[in-house]
Amino acid sequence: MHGGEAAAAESGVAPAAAVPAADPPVASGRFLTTNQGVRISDNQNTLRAGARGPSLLEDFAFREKIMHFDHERIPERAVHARGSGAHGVFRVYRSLSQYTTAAFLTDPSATTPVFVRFSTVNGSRGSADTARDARGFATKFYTSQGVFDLVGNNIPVFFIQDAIKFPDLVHAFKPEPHNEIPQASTAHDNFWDFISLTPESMHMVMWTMSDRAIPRSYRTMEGFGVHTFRLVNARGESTLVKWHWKPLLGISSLVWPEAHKLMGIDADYHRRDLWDAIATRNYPEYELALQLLPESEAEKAPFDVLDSTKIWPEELIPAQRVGRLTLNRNPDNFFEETEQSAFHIGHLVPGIDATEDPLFQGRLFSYLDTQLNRFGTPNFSQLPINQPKSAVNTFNQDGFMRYNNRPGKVNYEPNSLGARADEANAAQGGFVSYAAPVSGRKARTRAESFGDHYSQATLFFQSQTEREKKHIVMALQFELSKVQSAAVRQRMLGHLANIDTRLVREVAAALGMPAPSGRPNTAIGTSPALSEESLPRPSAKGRLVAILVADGVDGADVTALKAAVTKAKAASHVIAPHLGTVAAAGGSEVAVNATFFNSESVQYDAVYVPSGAGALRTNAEALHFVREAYKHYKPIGADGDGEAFLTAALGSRSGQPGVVVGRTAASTAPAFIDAVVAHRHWTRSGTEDVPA
Ligand code: HDE
Repeated sequence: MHGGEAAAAESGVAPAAAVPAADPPVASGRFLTTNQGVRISDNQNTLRAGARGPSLLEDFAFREKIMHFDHERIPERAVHARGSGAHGVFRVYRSLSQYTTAAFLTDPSATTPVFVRFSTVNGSRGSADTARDARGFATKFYTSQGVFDLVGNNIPVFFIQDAIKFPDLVHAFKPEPHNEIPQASTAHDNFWDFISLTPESMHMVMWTMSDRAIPRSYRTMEGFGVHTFRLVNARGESTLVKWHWKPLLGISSLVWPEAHKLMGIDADYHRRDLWDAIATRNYPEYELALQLLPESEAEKAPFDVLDSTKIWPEELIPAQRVGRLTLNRNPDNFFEETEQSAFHIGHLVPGIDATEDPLFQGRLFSYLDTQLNRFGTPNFSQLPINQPKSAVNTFNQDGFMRYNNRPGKVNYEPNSLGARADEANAAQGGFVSYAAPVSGRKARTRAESFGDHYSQATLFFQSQTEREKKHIVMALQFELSKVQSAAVRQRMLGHLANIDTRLVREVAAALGMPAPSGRPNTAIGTSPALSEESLPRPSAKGRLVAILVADGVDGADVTALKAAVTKAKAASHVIAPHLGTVAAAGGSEVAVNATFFNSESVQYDAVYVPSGAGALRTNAEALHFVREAYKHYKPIGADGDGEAFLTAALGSRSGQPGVVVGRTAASTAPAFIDAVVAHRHWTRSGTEDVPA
């Protein structure tokens, strides 16, 4: 509200001039009002006939308030309902004009605003963040040539090759229709029944059963455009492209028991992590990497570039890092920005075009259609989060909630009576579709080149480290053990036999079923870029360390450790038996962030027990905290009598990898921080028999 209006509102005198039309009717002024701007005298009691009498229909303030509340919800997204958003910027490192005319990819001096929405796919809007699932990674670029949406996932392939199968896939993985069980989980009959009858899904199944499907954070996962897109340059030449987002923090994941527990302890684990990182200016960053393939070479590739169940191995076609995305602003309002953001794979800008991938083609229809269901109007594009930041000039008009029809008499084209709205050709920045040659007979058919459903599943499995393979085996053991139908389990084993002999043997053993034999294409070899564990872990940045304390702790020791953690760009929380402060030895006080009754080790990346915290030796929660961190392969540090505490918690295991002890925090910190950088210490033994 402007100063004059505020003063007028205060005095109760109407302002001389009308309220400027541009001012949105958001909360402003001191007094609570109705939607019509009438001040409300009592927001606690309805208007009623007598103190104990019935409410009166006349109470327009009450009826308006309840009416508005009754209509607060819009339909959640059919898939990807659970999500979190952030604003940011994108900048390309060098001009890609050789490949594309898209301005945001050719001008290294341009900073393009973006909005990113991360999501899980399966669960409903209130489901837990850490479910085993693919993650959505949708980016809206507000470019100078209009909006470009890159609506990707954190897994580079998809379950199906043709969009016509999508409704069945989604029905199968969602909760079963008769009892709406289970929520946000694929561990049930319907999903595995569908999958066992859909061999093309085997590659993606390997990814969803791997640790990629339980990321540690949105900040530590990759993103992929999945389909092959086209980049088109000023000469009209097309280069095929696969889009990748590479997180600068490296890739890290949870372990399954941790993810499982977090679903109950902190359903908002990923949402909170993203929010806190941005709020504390630890901005999540990703590099855009492109795999580029000249259109003329597509035929020679050992896979069909139109098949979304296939990757292009990075060893074959390198992913070139071309730009950087920085997420630097939390939304002001979840509903207005995150919930109302509307992505569409057909939001393309000049220089970026679709391909004939049948999944891509189907998505081109689905996204606009689904927005009509969510918003009830085509005017969702007028919502601030969806508006382009470049000029919009259209004769589209009216419909529910339209507020910016073009002014004047003329609303059609061509016209001679009003302002002209010229169309633009390619030279003037108009979107021109790439003239891809198309021929063929109309038929419901699938290309033979889409036919190999197992080789890349084998490639993925063979490229994993021992530990990663074990996790895939365990995930399949878990999921399939929840399947009631023996026939479905048996059919799944038949597919696994075509992926890897050891995989099928170990899964079958846990199901108590014989392992069938198959014909895995072991000659496919490996692609090291597919193994999360083999990729570099750049720093301790963004990790959260728990420091366990009690009365009598050495305050200087705590200060030294916190300083070392901060220097490594990580964060720490002091955890004690109670909130407030603990009395440190020597009379100082140490402030407490969390307690053993309101937090657990699964919420932290590492744990440290400083000198003087020995009193925790008899605290069962503190002992459990450290044991569980040990079980999840996390770094553990201690100094002074903190070491005695470790021995009480872990016995002889305190000599194992990733457990660091020393005399003082200052001398122990360097090795402890190194252990935090490494994140999980997989070579640690004795994790199975830790009682946690
Ligand atoms: Fe989506 N998908 N999808 N999808 N998808 C939706 O659109 C659809 C696919 C992806 O944060 C819906 O606005 C079809 C692949 C993301 O708002 C819907 C097919 C990939 C998001 C839809 C696919 C995705 C969606 C539901 C098969 C990875 C969330 C709500 C042909 C490249 C975007 C909505 C956000 C959302 C349809 C397959 C990614 C129903 C028909 C492959 C990240 O339109």
